[in-house]
Amino acid sequence: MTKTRPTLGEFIIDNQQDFPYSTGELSRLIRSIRLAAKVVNHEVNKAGLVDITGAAGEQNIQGEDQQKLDVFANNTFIQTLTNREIVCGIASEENDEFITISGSRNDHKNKYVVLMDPLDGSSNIDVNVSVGTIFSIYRRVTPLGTPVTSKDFLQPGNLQVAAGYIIYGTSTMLVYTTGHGVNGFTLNPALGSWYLSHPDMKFPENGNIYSINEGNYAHFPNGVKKYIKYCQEEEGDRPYTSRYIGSMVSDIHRNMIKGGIYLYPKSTKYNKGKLRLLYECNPMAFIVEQAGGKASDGYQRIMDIMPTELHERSAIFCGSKKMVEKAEAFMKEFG
Ligand code: AHM
Ligand code: MG
Repeated sequence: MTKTRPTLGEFIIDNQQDFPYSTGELSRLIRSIRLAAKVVNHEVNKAGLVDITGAAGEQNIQGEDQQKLDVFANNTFIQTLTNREIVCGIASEENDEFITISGSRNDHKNKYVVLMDPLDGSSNIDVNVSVGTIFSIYRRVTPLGTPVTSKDFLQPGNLQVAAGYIIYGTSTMLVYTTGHGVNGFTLNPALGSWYLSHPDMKFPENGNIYSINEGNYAHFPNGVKKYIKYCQEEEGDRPYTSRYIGSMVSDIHRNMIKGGIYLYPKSTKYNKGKLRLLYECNPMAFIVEQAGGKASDGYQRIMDIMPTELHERSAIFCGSKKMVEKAEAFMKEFG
């Protein structure tokens, strides 16, 4: 494999024309993410060996325990992007406010902002289950040369210029899109190189896996309850298989390869949904759509939602197009 497949670096050079406004800045940004991902991967891989797992004793702004690796991943991505003077601002699940990056010349000259969840699914670390990093990239909308404002971050998903995830799994992969399809790269840890292992990834149009935390069943809206029952009925290609890791990146990655739907709906427990629109739902929605799948909140396209807050939440139904359409039909009928 390593002899015939291009590396991520080669792929970026070969596909330079796919990078919008191709000045090389976005390529450098992807390269910085690639570097930070390797550092985080190294740390995640040895989590079982050193005393690094466990709550850091802090809570993030949403009242959830932070794991030490969350903090490590957050710092690594922020430092890498800041030191390389690649972006003008960063928003992270782990930071209450967005970070302004002025650059060493204090000229606010970079044009991209990054929004990220540095280590999603981190409650899985202690039990050796896959976790991920999710990132979303926009062009700033305020003038170059001025500090970024919240306007630069509160953009709808349909304006993303790139998005991706890193999955720290049995293999570590970086999967991303710049709006020209989705490509997956697998890290060869011995060489430290990422190889194009999954070119032009596509969601099967239909599938037979449904992924949802059914423990919350009693709290779900009627449409979701009915859809779950539909998945379990014995008819045609049903019942479907239930698979839920509880790590969004892993659940969606598996469904993209095998065909399936991932749902995190609103519930009486989370009346707006649990997952965050800007750095969880939007980037995953961009990837899902670029792979031919569909991503909605049950009623409307995720990427058309106009955000009003940095840490706002949304319901998400995403995956194989036909499955998402079916789930939406249940929402429309039963609410
Ligand atoms: P996190 O950002 O606090 O890690 O939470 C996000 C994770 C997703 O990866 C996962 O799909 C979901 O939360 C699982 O939530 P639940 O345990 O409620 O099913
Ligand atoms: Mg998260």
